[in-house]
Amino acid sequence: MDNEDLFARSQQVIPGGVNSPVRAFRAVGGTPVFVRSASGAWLTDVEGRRYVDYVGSWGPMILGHAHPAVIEAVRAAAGLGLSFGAPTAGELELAQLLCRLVPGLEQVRLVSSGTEATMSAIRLARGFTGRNLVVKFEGCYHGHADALLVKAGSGALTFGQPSSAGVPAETTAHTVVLPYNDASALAAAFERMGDRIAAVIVEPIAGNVNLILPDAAFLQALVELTQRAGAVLILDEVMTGFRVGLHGAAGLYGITPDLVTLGKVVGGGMPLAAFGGRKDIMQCVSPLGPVYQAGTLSGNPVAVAAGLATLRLVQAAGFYDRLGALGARLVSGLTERARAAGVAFCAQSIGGMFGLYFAARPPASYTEVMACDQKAFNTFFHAILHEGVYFAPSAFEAGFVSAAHDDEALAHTFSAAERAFAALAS
Ligand code: KE4
Repeated sequence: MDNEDLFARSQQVIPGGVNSPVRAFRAVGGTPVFVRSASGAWLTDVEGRRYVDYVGSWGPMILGHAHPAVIEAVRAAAGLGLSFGAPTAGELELAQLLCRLVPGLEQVRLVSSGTEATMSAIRLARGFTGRNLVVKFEGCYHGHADALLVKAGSGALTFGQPSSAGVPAETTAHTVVLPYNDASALAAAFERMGDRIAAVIVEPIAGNVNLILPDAAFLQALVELTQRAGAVLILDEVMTGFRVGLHGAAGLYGITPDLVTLGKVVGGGMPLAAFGGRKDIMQCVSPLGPVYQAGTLSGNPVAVAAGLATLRLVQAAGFYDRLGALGARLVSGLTERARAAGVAFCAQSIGGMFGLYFAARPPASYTEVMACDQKAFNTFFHAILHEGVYFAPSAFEAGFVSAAHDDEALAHTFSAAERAFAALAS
């Protein structure tokens, strides 16, 4: 069956034909690519078409697809049994490794998705502080837990309203949504209700609204204002953890959060995420303390094996220097070809993640991202997909390179980009 057939049939039995909305191509239009297999930097769809992949399963595939060492680790673990619901030595090894590499991580709990990690971290921050209010930022995505499916209220400091059906207003009434990179709005919120704020949760680099880099003043305000008010600073590094550096964005910017959430790369492509941080806070988690959190497949041995195999390899000397150089090479090559075609385009990268913008300069806020030319992105997306390059099917997502993106993959990307930008310019 081809992509069209599979999509038509999938929509009969799966909402939208997909198991996660962004995969449905609704933002860009057209029929999603159904993947048959992937290896290194390349995807192969059910029609046998090959694509250089810059989605990387939305971040996990930092080594490239089907890395032999990761596949072998999964195979070996699977042969010993898939799940026990009992502690294993692998979970201890992974927990110790994470505590060694992730700033602020004194204790950690493994879960199965980023959503579980952030949901649990927020419950924990509320249980630890005895407060209810949570601050998040417009454009940041932390998974689909009810309290986080919230959009900015009418005024900057009003409480959020649900951004999804099925979420009671009472649930989001305790969530405040502020503008990203706006230190003064954050200060005003703390001025007004700091003693009621349990936590601030933030993507230290915003990767769910295309890519927005943090202002230094914003980062400083996050640390100082939470410390002063006794609120918990939760860095959501589900995307940036082990993506922008071995010590994540926290390491890059010299921040020590109170809690941190991890996902994607830590599972190497298998369902594994984590939350953790200060020991005095983590001691509140069941069975030690009153904050309940649990999971049948938490710390799953096969997922742990994939995560350990991946994290062993990203620690290789120079791994992130090479990955960062790859990202920089990609964005400069694309920018060059856009300029040659006379297309208004810019791009930026940080470590192994990047943003592409049909705009004059990289956006520094949610509003500026929304002002980028989405129509141009959608045209470019399909034109380059047709040439065998697979970017995220949305103008509001970051992209990812892997260690497997070699000269061949980049050369293919740049020649495809020449034709895609020319199509845009015509
Ligand atoms: P998951 O529940 O999807 O594993 O993680 C949620 C999450 C939490 N925090 C951050 C910073 C995230 O980026 C995510 C998930 N990211 C999206 C990509 N934009 C996952 C893709 C999808 O929803 O299919």
